Amino acid sequence: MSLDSPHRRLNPLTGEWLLVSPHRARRPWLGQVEKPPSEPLLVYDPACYLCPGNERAAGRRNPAYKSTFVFDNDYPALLLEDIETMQALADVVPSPAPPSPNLSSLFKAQPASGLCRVVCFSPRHDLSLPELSQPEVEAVVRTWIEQTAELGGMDFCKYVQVFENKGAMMGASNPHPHSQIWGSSYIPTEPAKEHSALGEYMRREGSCLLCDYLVAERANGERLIASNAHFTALAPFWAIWPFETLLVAHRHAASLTDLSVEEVAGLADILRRLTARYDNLFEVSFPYSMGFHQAPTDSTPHPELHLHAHFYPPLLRSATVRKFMVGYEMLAMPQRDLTPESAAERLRGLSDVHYQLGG
Ligand code: H2U
Ligand code: ZN
Repeated sequence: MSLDSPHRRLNPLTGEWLLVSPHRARRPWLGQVEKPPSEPLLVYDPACYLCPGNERAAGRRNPAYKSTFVFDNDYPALLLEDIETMQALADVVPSPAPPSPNLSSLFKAQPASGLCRVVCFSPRHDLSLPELSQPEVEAVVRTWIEQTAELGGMDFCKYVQVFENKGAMMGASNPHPHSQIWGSSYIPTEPAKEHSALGEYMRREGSCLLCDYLVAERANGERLIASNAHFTALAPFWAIWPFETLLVAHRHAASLTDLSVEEVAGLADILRRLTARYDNLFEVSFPYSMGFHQAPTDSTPHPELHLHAHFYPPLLRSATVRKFMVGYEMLAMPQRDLTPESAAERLRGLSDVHYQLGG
């Protein structure tokens, strides 16, 4: 089979297939790198609810913070009280009148509780990850680690999801650099799919899926983008988004909380260099959703887990032309034209010094 013809690729982390149509990427394209007109961001924005000293939408005031700043989300998706929810959910399932079928499998609901926090990366309103200094990004990583430990240590918490939505295109509510952390009483769907695939692989092969995958990719090289002594960023063989990347820890560490001081520095370094390449691609602050996948905090051992992060950026051809997951993607399966190999080659060829900082 030639990877130049339409073909399907399997994502071994989720068991889901993707359609790749490389011949379509050869379509002539006359567009140039369009940049949307944008006002430079202020260093401090008096109207921003995340800037130091400002009042948030819900009336609470931020302290005059100097590094990272964490607060409980004023509009959390999960709440810690779940007793009333449990009672309300018990009423969702209609009781069947005999001899009706048992409908409980069609109206399944479970209580969900949790805690949602927001992490501001820096007091600076105008700087995102690739523009922050190495010590500043290390402080962000350490904050994610502390929060993972704190939320993960709470009785209710089975999983801690660290994620960042960046850019209006991804629904981020504010350009002030920030991420979110949700601790939940359940393991969410995406990590749960991965955990079962990683567990299944370990039972079958006696090794870790991501350790094996990383060795294969580092030997092959065509999908690699950037690396240092502790982390590698690559375009996964099964990437769906045009410039999707996977950031994998070299050591078989299960969680952010397992990282050594050197690995924290390595993670900060790779985050800065990967996101600088992203911004350099179309000379724009590159939008994405990213997040870490790590071991559940359910007090059971997880030898199959291997810390990694996914970056899902929507841009395709320029600062404004994006990939939409519609049509065939919604009704059938994800599809892409640009191959992950070509995307990796483009990103690999760029400087990892941010264009605003003289790259
Ligand atoms: P996003 O940009 O990823 O949406 O994250 C911002 C979060 O900040 C969002 O979840 C919260 C929103 O609920 N928020 C507050 O907690 N307080 C505010 O004053 C505004 C926004
Ligand atoms: Zn701000």
